[in-house]
Amino acid sequence: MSSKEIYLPSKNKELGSIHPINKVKFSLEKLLCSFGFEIAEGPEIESEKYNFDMLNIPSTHPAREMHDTFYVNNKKSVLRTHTSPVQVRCMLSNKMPIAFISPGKVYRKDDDSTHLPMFHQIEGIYVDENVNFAHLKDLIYKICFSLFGDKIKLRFRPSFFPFTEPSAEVDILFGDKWLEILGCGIVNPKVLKNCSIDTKKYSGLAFGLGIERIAMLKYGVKDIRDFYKSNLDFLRQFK
Ligand code: 2NL
Repeated sequence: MSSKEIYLPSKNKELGSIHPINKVKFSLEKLLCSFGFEIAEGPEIESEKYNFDMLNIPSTHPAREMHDTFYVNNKKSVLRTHTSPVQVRCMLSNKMPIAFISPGKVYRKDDDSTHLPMFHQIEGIYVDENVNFAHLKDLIYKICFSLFGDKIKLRFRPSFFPFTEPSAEVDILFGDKWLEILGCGIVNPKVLKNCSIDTKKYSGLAFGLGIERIAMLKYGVKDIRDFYKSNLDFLRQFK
């Protein structure tokens, strides 16, 4: 074929569109970066130390069971079950104060209409002098207003995570139902100490949310598996 040959453009001019998971991810990144958070990434294959031990998740915790977590290399490593280990790495390799978010894929042995073995998470951490629960509440309200508008009703419900103390889950009122949208809390001083951070001087806030879950609530998607079927009729709705 000669290099001078000219071709007609393809008749199919339909443009693709941003995937709904990325739409939610990008809008959260934009908001949180505007508050001064930096984006951090890390490995999807993690050590048990960073995925569990550093976060005060004991070896007896159910999340560490073989039927909840994907172990690789004869139990030497795990597919990260959350993006928290990225933030542990941030705390270890930066001088305080710090503010990071860690978006990315995480892996758990879960599989039904609202759970998949791979999903996306965004976590955030802010460590500074005098960080308290009022800062956390303000930040969470801003995140939720930006996702669902400022007319929503929110509820902070006391909860437990090994890596935060106190901890809360946040529910949003949809019709007459409270639906959980994220988890958050004040960073457990044990976690700060594990990262050699002076707990007399510094405290931190942290939160974590599942992007698929937010996208399902925001766009009314009933089955999480719809996000990964590459069905164009589904995807075109998000143009
Ligand atoms: C949830 C809850 C959460 C965090 C994640 C975090 C990370 C570090 C230290 C302390 Cl390095 N906390 N992350 C804190 C509270 C909740 O996620 O339900 N996620 C889907």
